[in-house]
Amino acid sequence: MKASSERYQSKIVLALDLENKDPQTLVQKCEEILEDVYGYICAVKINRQLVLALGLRTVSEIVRKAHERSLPVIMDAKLNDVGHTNSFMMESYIHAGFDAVIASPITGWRGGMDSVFELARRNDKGIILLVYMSNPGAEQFYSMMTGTGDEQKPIFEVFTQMAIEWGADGLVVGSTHPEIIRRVRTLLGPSMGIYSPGVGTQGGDAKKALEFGSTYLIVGRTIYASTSPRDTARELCKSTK
Ligand code: 3DU
Repeated sequence: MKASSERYQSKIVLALDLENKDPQTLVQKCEEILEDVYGYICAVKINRQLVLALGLRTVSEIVRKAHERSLPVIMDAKLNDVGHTNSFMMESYIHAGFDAVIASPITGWRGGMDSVFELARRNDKGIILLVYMSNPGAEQFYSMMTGTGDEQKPIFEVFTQMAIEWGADGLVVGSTHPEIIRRVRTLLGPSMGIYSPGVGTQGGDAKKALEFGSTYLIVGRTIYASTSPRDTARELCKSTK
């Protein structure tokens, strides 16, 4: 991610959440948008909605197209099941060519995240842990206090500590919660990447997120649903260098 971000002078991860009832049209649209914003993004993020619409085999072709442009591709799987099915899913995503997978630490380590990290390490892939969602209701659980007495802390802080302990490669914290980004950055130190979705359409401010400690901005609709995705990506890229 660092190399790609430097190469393209961009902090933008394109969320490729396009929809179309016709699979062929959908693939075409995905490839068109990649071509269109090429040069202004540093990575691509694919969601389960695209895998459901196209199947993993076709999605792997899109992954290949991104790789041809030297763009890393993240699978936003939000993995959160027990070990053996997590492993099946992880193996499938690795086989499809993804460079990193987003997982949810809520399963805990044993019989949950352990196999995910093990597979990632063995195959030289990244794990990005979901620490704080961008939606307005995220506070309900991600800020919930855990522990007793002096040990009390919000659960997102526990997730952040786990990310360090488990050796995660990055964290997801919504851009709509800049104060949480600041707190996570303080706990993390400077080295680990914070990926922040929710820029633009969801109300998050790109510059503020970066100022408060985000490393990368995950952006979907603000770019691909704009009248000129290329111009929008260029502007966003330039204004957040
Ligand atoms: O709002 P956008 O169109 O920029 O899309 C944001 C993307 O980031 C989308 O793929 C969504 O699944 C993902 N995401 C969040 O929006 C919020 C999170 O907390 C985690 C992931």
